[in-house]
Amino acid sequence: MAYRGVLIGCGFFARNHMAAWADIADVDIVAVIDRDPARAEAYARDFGIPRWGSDAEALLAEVRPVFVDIATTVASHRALVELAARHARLVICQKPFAETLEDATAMVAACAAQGVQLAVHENFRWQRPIREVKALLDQGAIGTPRWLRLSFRHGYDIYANQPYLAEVRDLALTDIGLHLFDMVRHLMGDAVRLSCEVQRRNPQVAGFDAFHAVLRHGSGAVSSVECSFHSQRSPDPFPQSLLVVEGDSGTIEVTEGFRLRLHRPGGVEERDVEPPCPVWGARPWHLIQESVAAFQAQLPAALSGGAEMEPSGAHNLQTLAMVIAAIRAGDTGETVTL
Ligand code: NAD
Ligand code: 89Y
Repeated sequence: MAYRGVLIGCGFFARNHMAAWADIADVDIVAVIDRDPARAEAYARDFGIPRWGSDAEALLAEVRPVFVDIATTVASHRALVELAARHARLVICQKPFAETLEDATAMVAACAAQGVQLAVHENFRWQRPIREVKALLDQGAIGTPRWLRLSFRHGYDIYANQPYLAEVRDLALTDIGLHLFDMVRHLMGDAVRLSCEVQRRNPQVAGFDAFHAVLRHGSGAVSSVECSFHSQRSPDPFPQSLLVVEGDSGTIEVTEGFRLRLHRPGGVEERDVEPPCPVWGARPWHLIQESVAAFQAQLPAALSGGAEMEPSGAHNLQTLAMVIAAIRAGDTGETVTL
């Protein structure tokens, strides 16, 4: 029997969720919901879903899903997670998880009170290059990691698909910074303090569309995390995160064009870590689209008593705390202890 799921939020990005769910044999999306009924109807038609509507409470009660996948924008997350926690065994919430730690903590508590698993759709750590770097670190390929640089700089027009981004004050930190902080925690462990400089680079947008944060980790390692949405490069690297990690006995680099280089005393090994483009995908989004599939592929095991989906809502509280700390550091110039 397939796991019955409901998707809420039939907008730009959730088409990737729907296509990736369709590729998992154990999953059956039985209803799609959007506050705009025309959007829900379009999804039902395009993906062959039997039930659709705009009344989430009524539809969830009617179709009794095992899981709910929330792909709406951040302002709606708390109410929808709290609702879904009353109707399902597992809830997935897109990033940004919440705007405040109060909302995020309430969502984690609501799910815990019902014995419901809560995962945050943090797919960037599931990108193929990051999976490969994580495996090398876990194998001890470069010894203890001591320093990392993670860089996400491009000039791709993100506002064409996501016009709401042009109005967000802390744009780079809340749209991509949280992905980068999650990846850095995944690779280097938790941070204990950070400083951050923010910039407004593109005069056409309202918020800070660039930042540069420096983190100190509990292990003593240091990370430099940077992001800009107004960097002119040809070819444009969007949506790659470029990376260097130095350890005691080697260095790993991921450079443009998906090249992974492992530098060790004997020399350098190089390989291609470009993910395949899903049949439903399109470049340059294939890196993100394949990571959505990798993230969602965790669900059957999580529902059958295996490992919980990563990252969990509880884990994401610290990532959100880092974003909030970086916003404060950017505003005040302080170094913030986490
Ligand atoms: P969108 O505005 O295109 O779609 C959101 C949809 O949710 C809309 O159709 C809207 O009507 C619906 N909606 C909003 N509030 C609702 C509510 N209370 N009940 C039911 N429906 C509601 O937005 P998008 O660009 O698809 O982004 C959605 C989320 O996905 C954002 O949080 C964004 O940050 C995230 N996102 C994640 C990635 C990633 O790689 N993880 C990439 C792009 C976007
Ligand atoms: O919203 C963003 C995300 O999470 O990945 C890329 C993006 O769509 C635009 O910056």
